[in-house]
Amino acid sequence: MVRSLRGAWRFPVLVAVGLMVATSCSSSSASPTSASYDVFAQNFRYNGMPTTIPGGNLQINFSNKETFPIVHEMILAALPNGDTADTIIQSAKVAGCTGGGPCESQYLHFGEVDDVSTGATISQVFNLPPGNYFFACWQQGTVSGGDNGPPHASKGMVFTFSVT
Ligand SMILES: [Cu+2]
Repeated sequence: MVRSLRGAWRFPVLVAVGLMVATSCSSSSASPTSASYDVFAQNFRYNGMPTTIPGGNLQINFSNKETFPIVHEMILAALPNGDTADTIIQSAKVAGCTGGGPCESQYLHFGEVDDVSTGATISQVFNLPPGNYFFACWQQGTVSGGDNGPPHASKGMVFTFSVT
């Protein structure tokens, strides 16, 4: 019974794998995800991410665990040489630095988890070469429900880590 099923299943499985390869982005490799990290935002901070991780594909499951309704994001970018988390925080305090604006676009992006509302989790796979990186949130929602506050990065919502 098992033997006859195996033949029947082989064709659909091969088709499915072929579709996955054909539709994957050209910048991602076919190697399997090597690690998965549960990262969450709370009190305008990122939690749960190690400060050093191995290279290769990684999956980040990003949850918004605030106690009030607000949207966070996790923009992943290269940390410029010599910069620290505080450099990114200070850069987000520059007048005119708005979410999606010149403040955010000055960095080399490696992907993002966008628009995660309180209570939600969104997963994303990244493929990072060795180097220094950071997450930041340039969303501008406020605790009281406003949508034009200072970028969250300027309030300290920045996390730096290294890929070895
Ligand atoms: Cu945020």
